[in-house]
Amino acid sequence: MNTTKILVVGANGQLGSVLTQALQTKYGIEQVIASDLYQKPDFNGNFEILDGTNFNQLHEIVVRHGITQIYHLAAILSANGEKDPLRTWDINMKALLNVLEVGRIESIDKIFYPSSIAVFGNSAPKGICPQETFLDPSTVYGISKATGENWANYYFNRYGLDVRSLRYPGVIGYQSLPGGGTTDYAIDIFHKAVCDEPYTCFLAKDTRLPMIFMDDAIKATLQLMEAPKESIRTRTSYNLAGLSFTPEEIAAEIKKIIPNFAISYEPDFRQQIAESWPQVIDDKEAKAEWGWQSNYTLKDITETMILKLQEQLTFA
Ligand code: AKB
Repeated sequence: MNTTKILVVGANGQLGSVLTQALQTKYGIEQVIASDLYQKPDFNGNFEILDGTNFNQLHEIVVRHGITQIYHLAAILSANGEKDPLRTWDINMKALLNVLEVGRIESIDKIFYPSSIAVFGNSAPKGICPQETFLDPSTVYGISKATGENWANYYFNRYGLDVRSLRYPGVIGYQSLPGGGTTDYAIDIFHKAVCDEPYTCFLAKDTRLPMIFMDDAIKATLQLMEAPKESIRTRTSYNLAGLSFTPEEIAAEIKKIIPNFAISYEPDFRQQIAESWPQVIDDKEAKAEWGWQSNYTLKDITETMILKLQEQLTFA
């Protein structure tokens, strides 16, 4: 009998929506409860309206469904977070602490908590950033993620709660839209390219950032959550790498398929955030401890994004 019952908090988001489908495929549609502030009309499966900052609402859903695992994906990202720093802190921290507390009280088997490359700031090496380094995040989102990593570690050490976490780079996928991050340009650019429209990039052309293709991000998440408990030696959050590129490099790759694609650059406040992040991530601990390996190159990502978005336009 399948006893795993999963709650996804933040199931409407860029990663949450795709991860929910992957979990439904893996565990069966009845074993997954998606939740968010509202239900999307085309959602297929079990859904609960949930504000993660409401402890009682979260607790009631977990008890009623007999939840054994929580994937907590709700957060305000780096760029949007800067518009109202105190609200961002409140939402990001409150929701996480509610999940950890409900996890402790209800003896939840496993919790997934996404962290981000935004935990790194100007004191971390820009070239190749190791797992262990100084964390001085430049955004309130990054501060909340770095603090969240420490809470995850605390709940594991103090209560034995099996919290697992990844420091995601920018995630690129065709299935969903990005939600207010600094790496969003790497998705927006494809939406413009397939519509034969020019793209104005909000980062400078030579801004190199760590990125990962959605399929790789999902694969890493499921692999981490399935790994034997003893092999998870990092209880803050694992560095995770896919690839690194600049806006100029991705534009050149797009032009190989859509030769008329035009790009211009008008860096805004997000440039400063991007410059505070490392350019390349060293994820050797994830590789050694639970066998992580990324699959997608910039060429693969570009070809897949253009093909899938063109299909969506044709069938829209
Ligand atoms: C963002 O840009 O804020 C996110 C992230 C790197 O965590 N995509």
